[in-house]
Amino acid sequence: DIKGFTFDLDGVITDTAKFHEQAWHDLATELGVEWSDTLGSQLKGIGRMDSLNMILTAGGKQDQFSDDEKVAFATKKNTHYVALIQSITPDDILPGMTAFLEEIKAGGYLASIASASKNAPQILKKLGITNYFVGIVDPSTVSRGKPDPAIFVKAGELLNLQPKQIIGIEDASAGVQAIKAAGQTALGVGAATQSANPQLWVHDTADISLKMIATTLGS
Ligand code: B16
Ligand code: MG
Repeated sequence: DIKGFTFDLDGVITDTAKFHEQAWHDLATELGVEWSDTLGSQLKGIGRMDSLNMILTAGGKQDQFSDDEKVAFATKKNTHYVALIQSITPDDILPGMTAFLEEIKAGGYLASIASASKNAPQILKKLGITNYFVGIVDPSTVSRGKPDPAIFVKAGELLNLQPKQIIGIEDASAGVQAIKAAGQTALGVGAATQSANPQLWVHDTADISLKMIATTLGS
């Protein structure tokens, strides 16, 4: 029986991707790397240093900077990003997600956050939904990013449940792969997750409900 949920943040609970994209775009431009929508979409769900390395590689500049310089670039992007997310309010919760969080709380299910973002606690606070979660995985304690299962394994441990009792919710293909590798049931949101074959799939966050899950899992 399902007793808990592990949630990705960006793309599942709120759309911070637009802020990440703007901050990376501006840094890339400053470094002389030409921006493209393809590059922007490749960065979704990818951790901070890995994202920077992808941008530098796209511009053929991966060997031009020291590790200290790279850390400084990533810090600059994050300072800009943190300034942008100050405008987040509870109105920025994606469609249906407040209702779903209420539904699982009322049903006695547990929830935790498996986000690659070091800014996740701040974002949940801005959205006013911190209290729905028993815990947030600190991504700096996870050495390998999604599709490695580690972050979802840790999010499951925060729930104190067995993988089989947990549904993980993700909007990225790498995230769905991570959930499945952690032994949890994957609920994919949106077209990008279809290639990873999640056990449950919805077009949009508005389609997520306990009823839809029970109907699809046949329980
Ligand atoms: P930060 P998720 C990910 O969040 C974002 O999708 C990705 O674009 C970002 O680079 C990553 O978090 C790290 O975020 O720079 O704030 O630590 O989808 O895993 O919730
Ligand atoms: Mg995501």
